[in-house]
Amino acid sequence: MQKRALAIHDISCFGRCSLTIALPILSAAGIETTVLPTSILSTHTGGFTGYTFRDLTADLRPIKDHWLTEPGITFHAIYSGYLGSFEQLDIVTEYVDAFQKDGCLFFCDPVMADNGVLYKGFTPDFPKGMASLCAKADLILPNLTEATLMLGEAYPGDSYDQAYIEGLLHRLASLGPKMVVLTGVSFEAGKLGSACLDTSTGEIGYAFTDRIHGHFHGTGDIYGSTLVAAMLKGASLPRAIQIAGQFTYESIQRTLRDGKDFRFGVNFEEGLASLAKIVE
Ligand code: PXL
Repeated sequence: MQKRALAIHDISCFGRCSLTIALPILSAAGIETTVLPTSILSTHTGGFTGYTFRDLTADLRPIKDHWLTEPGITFHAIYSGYLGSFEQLDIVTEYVDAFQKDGCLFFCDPVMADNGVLYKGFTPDFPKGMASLCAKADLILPNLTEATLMLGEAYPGDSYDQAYIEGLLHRLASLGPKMVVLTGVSFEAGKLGSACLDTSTGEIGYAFTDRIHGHFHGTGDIYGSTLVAAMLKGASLPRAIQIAGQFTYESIQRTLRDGKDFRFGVNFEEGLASLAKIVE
């Protein structure tokens, strides 16, 4: 049976990220996708200056209230990403409370930071609010920076080992989510990947690809959208992190081949056809 997902992200009009990634990836995987745009920006905030920002907070509760008048509007998954304010965290909580039933999975990507620093526009107390939203999730997928910020711990940079990562997975699980995926994990110079923990089994998994040096905008959203798609198509958690890592890696490779400005996002479109058979 076809699954239906609700993707809650901003629309950055130029510079592939958030909703302009989640919608095509989930759709290509055969998942009916409902969108809830939280704001509209002329570009994303990473590397551009002077961008416009239209906050759509005032529309979000009325949209939910309208949907609730239609009993057929239900979801197999809610996937939230970039959220711009404490009020939007509260509103997503209300969506989860209204729709997270009958097996609907809540995937929460706490998009707010990378490389040890918060993205522009976020205040230092935001990670605490995001941690409360993550407590309600079935699966969270922070990078190392977001993970340590939510736990109030120091960012380790590149100096950590496997015992540290596994401890971090367990501390993140103690926030409340059933599954944890940690991105941006590297134990050897030439490899980069992710780690996962399923609290129902205690199983920990890893998936790595060759590391491609550089910062590629939107790759967190490519990874997250592909992971959600794979899980909804029935992949196990360890298999889903492998599929998401590989699709992200291939998108970066195509971008390097194309030689485009990295702020514009990565070339995932030419890989979309492969997502039709994301899980065989
Ligand atoms: O890719 C994450 C993201 C999403 N949305 C906006 C962003 C960013 C990262 O910078 O600026 C508006």
